[in-house]
Amino acid sequence: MILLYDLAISSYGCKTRILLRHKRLEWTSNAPPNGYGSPTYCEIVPSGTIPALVHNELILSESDAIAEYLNEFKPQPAMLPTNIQERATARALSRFHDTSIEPLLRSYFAQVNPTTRNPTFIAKNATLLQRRFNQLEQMVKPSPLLTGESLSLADCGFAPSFAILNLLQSLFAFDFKLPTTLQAYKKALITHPSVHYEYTNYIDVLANWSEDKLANG
Ligand SMILES: N[C@@H](CCC(=O)N[C@@H](CS)C(=O)NCC(=O)O)C(=O)O
Repeated sequence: MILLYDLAISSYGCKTRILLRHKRLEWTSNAPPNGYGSPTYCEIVPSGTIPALVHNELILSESDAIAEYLNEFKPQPAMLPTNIQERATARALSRFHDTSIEPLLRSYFAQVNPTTRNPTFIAKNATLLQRRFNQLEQMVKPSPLLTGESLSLADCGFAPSFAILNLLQSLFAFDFKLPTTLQAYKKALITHPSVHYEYTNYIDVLANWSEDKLANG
């Protein structure tokens, strides 16, 4: 049995759920006991982060490591290209997402509450975000997904990030334009059969979360 410590609001959790769904693996999701980072949860998963995978004797955190493990545990459908250089590129794209794009999106969450909002931060961060997506456009030629026709490990993190970007743009109306080739990529990604359900569900979860933040701080 595959157990995933996860929460509906977790973007890295969403990334992992897309992969599990694409692999047609069955899994059970548990909330981290007493919340992520809690001493109780750290006794099970020392890093304290979600998602974390429990499978047989293995306890594994870090969404990219979980993705690579599941891709080896269930090789079909393959989620990495067969060519060694394309495979390395797919891994680099996933890291670029996790280290250079997702943290910028996440840093906006403290701005949702109107009482602590900082317009200067919002504008500066948007400039950085635009730079990162422009860099991504230089790195890839989606056809229509990042590494070709098949969904790869590199794609999974982008789906929740596009959902977060939608929410942030509707809340803050900052100056940002998704480069044209990435607009086509986004469309192909979020309509992919293995992605669509998790993407739309994540949009709803984010909307509920932000409504609550706007109302209650
Ligand atoms: N690099 C980690 C990041 C996961 C992550 O930051 N998860 C958040 C929730 S979306 C979390 O657990 N934060 C708690 C913490 O960092 O202590 C991964 O890819 O799994």
